[in-house]
Amino acid sequence: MVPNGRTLPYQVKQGAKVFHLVAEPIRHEITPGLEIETWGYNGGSPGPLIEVTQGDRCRFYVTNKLPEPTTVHWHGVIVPCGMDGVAGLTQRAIPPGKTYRYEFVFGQAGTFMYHPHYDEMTQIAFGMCGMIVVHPRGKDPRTDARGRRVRDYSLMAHEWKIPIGARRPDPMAMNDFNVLTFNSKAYPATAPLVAEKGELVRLRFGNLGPMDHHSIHLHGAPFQVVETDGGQVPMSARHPDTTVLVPVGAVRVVELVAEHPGDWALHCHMTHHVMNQMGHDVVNLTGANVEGLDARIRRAVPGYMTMGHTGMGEMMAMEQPRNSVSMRGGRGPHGTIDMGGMFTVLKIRERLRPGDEQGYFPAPPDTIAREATAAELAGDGIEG
Ligand SMILES: [Cu+2]
Repeated sequence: MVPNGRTLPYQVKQGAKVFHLVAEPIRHEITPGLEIETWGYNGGSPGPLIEVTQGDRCRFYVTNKLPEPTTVHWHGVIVPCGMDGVAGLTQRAIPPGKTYRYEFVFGQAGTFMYHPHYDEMTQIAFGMCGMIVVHPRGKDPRTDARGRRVRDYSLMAHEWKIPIGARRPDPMAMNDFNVLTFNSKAYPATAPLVAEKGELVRLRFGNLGPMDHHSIHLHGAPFQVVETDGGQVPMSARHPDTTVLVPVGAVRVVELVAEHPGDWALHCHMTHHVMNQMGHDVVNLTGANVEGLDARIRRAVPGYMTMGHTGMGEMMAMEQPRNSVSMRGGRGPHGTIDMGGMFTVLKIRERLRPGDEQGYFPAPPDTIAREATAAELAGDGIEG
């Protein structure tokens, strides 16, 4: 499953799976209110998931509809050297308007990625990247060794610098990325993940953002890293964790058993990576005394109000310019979810019912945090 994404179709011709990848300019909606003009594959970013089985012979036709050359590199896949897609080193770059042909056998099972190896700075920053899943041959990918149903999700992390109001990501950026995405969507546009109690959840994280590693954290269920783009992690090296670092140019596959029903946040733990289009050139006013200042400024600027002196939470509700997104995420069942960007929700249910993707966990009322009563405070000797 590719949340917010799709899988690359193929046809079988003379024993080979034949695919067609098209590198081209695209329009892409990151979240409602923020549309960009960028480059991708087959009309979108990330490119469609390439899903095959170990041992498959595959032929990829790559058509270049970009205004500059490109190539495709099959990141982590061991291919004949001439198929490795490094412009200049292993092949001529594909000129604009031309279609090149790659053909090889997927010898390893696992999780890999694809991206250009020509003008990487621009093409990768523009969102040209995709995931590859090679299922082991002879095993049903829908169940695990113990017969549990598998929920298999592939999530590509990316980061963008999109100046407020602009439609074109800035490929020159080296830091201050202000839009963080899973599968090129920022929360609240990221599709939630679902699982039923007792199922195995496999999360395949790839990171082909330009510069930053991501510290991906899951609430409600510890997991183990079972695989990287280099292969399976040996059993002796596996350990429980709740956060996994996914470096640039890496794949980390984690598995967990869905146990505790609930709506569990899944997000990058770098706090600036769960905000949408934040401006960082803001004075830190937390704790400042602005008494009297506002009244004086209001004489010149009617309606002026200093923001930020009680923290940044209130700034999330400010009005915003066209084609930009507020820093905050979206509405939840208990008010505003103030995270955006690289954030989604894993919804674990006792039994999944149609529509559970949209709904929220019906927590029993006596299990929800709430304001303490005076009697409770007095009874436990707490000064409220
Ligand atoms: Cu991050």
